[in-house]
Amino acid sequence: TLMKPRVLQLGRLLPALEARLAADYDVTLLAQQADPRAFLAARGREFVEAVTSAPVGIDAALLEALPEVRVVSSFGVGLDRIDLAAAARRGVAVGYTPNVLNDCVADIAFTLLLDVARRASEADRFVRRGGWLQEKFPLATRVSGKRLGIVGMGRIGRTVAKRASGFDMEIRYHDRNVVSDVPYGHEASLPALARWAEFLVVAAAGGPGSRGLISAEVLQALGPQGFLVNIARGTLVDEAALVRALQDKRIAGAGLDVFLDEPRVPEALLALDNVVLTPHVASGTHETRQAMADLVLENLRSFFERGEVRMQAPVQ
Ligand code: 8YV
Repeated sequence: TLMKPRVLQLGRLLPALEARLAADYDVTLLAQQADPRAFLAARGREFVEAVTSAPVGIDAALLEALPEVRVVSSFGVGLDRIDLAAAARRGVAVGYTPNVLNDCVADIAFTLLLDVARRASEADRFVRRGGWLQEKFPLATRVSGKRLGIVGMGRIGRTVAKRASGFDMEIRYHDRNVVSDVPYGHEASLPALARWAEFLVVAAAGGPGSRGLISAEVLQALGPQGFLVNIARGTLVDEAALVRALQDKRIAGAGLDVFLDEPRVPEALLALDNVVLTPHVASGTHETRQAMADLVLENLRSFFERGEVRMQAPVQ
């Protein structure tokens, strides 16, 4: 019988994915080793594959500790924690899971947008604490027909735009590149987009060069009637500036699925009624996580059968 290829799994994955991995490969879980550093030093060269996830990633030092690894398969679309340049230098293939999560991530963008504008979570808290028996709930902000600015017109940005058109929203976007195959207006300047927009949804990739893109200046431009929604990466937003803007009511509210230092959320946000907070769950449906798991396995299988993963991460 053939020996199963040796796979190093860097962090925990869905139980169903772990079971399917273990059926086809000889899997070792790095996160389970008492001393991961010592383990890597002693046995790092035994592995030909590494499986990771978007939040865990794989950096240059870890790649170096795995000199025989030829393929990395990541659960997620985000590549900000994967050192793509280091992988490319070594000729390591990097598989990831784009497209299959576009719909669910865009759905959460709209969940957060509608929730914060219409004060749905706040209203729920109000009913639960018996507030309705004492007073009227305050009015909220209309969503339909409003101006939506999208930061990052990639796969997810476009899917957000599709949903927004169902709400008769006017759409413009900011992106490093002018995207030729969408009918929406491009704003070359992010503050200009924020000034125009009543809702600003962040759907850009994280990683080098994108840190703090949503700066104090951008938030100031969004203004006291403007709402921010972030379903991309916490690193894209100047979180301290966001907290201050929310506290001082210099923006109207925010819906956030991602944060700078997950799972830690700034204490100050917990006290505010004009924010809706979710724990990085935009892709977290049974259907989408299953599709992502399928693609993680497919990327590995394809690498062994054809020498390339099915969805190769672009080399930046
Ligand atoms: C995570 C994500 O992969 O795809 C991404 O980039 O951030 C998420 O889908 C997911 O939370 C699994 O950890």
